[in-house]
Amino acid sequence: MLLDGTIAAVSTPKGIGGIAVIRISGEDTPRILKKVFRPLKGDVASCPVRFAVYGDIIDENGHRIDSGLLVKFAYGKSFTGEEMAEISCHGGVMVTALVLKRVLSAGARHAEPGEFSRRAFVNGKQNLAEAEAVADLLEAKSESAVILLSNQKDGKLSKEIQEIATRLLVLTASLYAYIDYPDEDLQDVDDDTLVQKVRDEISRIQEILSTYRGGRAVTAGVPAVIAGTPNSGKSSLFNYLVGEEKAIVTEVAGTTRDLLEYTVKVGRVLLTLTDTAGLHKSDDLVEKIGIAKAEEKVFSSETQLILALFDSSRRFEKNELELMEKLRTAPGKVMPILTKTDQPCLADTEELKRRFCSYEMISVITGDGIQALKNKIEALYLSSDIRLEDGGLLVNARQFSCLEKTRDLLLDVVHTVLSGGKELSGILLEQAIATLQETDGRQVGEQIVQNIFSRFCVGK
Ligand SMILES: Nc1nc2c(ncn2[C@@H]2O[C@H](COP(=O)(O)OP(=O)(O)OP(=O)(O)O)[C@@H](O)[C@H]2O)c(=O)[nH]1
Ligand SMILES: [Mg+2]
Repeated sequence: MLLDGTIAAVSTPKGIGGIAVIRISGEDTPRILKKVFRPLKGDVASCPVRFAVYGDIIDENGHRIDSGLLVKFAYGKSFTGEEMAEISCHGGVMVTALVLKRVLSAGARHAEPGEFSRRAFVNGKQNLAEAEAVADLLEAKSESAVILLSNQKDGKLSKEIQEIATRLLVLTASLYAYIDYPDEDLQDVDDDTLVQKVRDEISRIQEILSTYRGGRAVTAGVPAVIAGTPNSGKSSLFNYLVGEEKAIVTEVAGTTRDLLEYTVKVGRVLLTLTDTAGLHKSDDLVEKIGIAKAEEKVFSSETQLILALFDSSRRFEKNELELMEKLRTAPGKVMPILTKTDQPCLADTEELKRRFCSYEMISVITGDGIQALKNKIEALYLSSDIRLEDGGLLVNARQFSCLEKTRDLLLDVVHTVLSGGKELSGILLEQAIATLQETDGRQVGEQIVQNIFSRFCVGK
């Protein structure tokens, strides 16, 4: 990605809106503004920063294209850290395009996707984790996701990661100080203490890693599927959870054929839920294709949760028993659910219990059991005492993998020390710290050096 030149782009969404905002960033910003913006009073150069100034956006000949507001931001004190400006104009498609075109003709280059954020990162205005949290926030699909993501920036998690990094730095510093200055009166870190301290950090990292499941459930959603024999009430539950009559429901067995997917909110987590055709042996050509698709989805390794529906108003037949058996091989978590509990129960519930230990009971007619089902699903991913406001859940795949690598490097440290290679542990620890700090994009080499000298008055 190019990072030089002055860039401009429309920062509001495409389409017609009340206003549109055009952002400009780079050292040529003042020169460009002088050409394109004429304040109602005075000149652009004397407009104060961080104040909205009303005026005209003008073409090469000084003719008005539109009128709007200009906000200037000073070098070092803007989002990107560069000289910046935002022009708000009328939000028509054509007006916005003309204003942007004018800014480009006055000397700016069209920004590449993410280039403003990239510049903010390069100029130290935001770290990687913050940039990623903003990117995720823009894609948030629920209120809970917004709360979690907007609290990531200064959240519990980044604090915890920094605390781990600091403790590891101190540990490394003490190791090096002893090795590098053996004549000084410094305490060696004995093997047991070293191993114990590293193990403590491993378990803390492991705890953070374990929050990823919940973090993903809140932000990206859990891939889930509703499975069952024909007429077991799959589409009815699907519609109930979606809150709309999305799927066709009839008393005819074999109504649903296509896979129908929708994102539904279950408490604070999201499910990307798929309704499927009833599983059984069919001779109907179209239904057979639907069943094949359903089976593929239910037994896919991507599917994490299977809501397996069994009709309580009928006796279990071969179909149901075969399905129960087959579900044992599904990679996803199977949650058995007895449906239509408003009807007299004819199903052998003991059979269900015998095979799955427990099951949920629901009726979409009375709504009985649905809240309990939702609570149970939510609890699979998020315990009730977790506060999303704390920002304490890992949501980002890159950060997850950095933490996993850190944990593995720390495990290497433990193995190395236990097999008598303590001299090598410093290097491994450094690698672990560098990897840990990659989670928010910090560099480490210089930091270790500084740390050694700021914490130890070596030789003096
Ligand atoms: N009494 C009662 N009837 C229900 C309930 N849930 C579904 N039904 C009825 O059961 C029949 C089948 O419901 P569907 O939701 O279409 O079942 P399905 O599993 O999607 O069926 P297929 O798509 O054919 O596999 C319909 O007549 C529904 O009205 C319930 O909780 N109570
Ligand atoms: Mg159906």
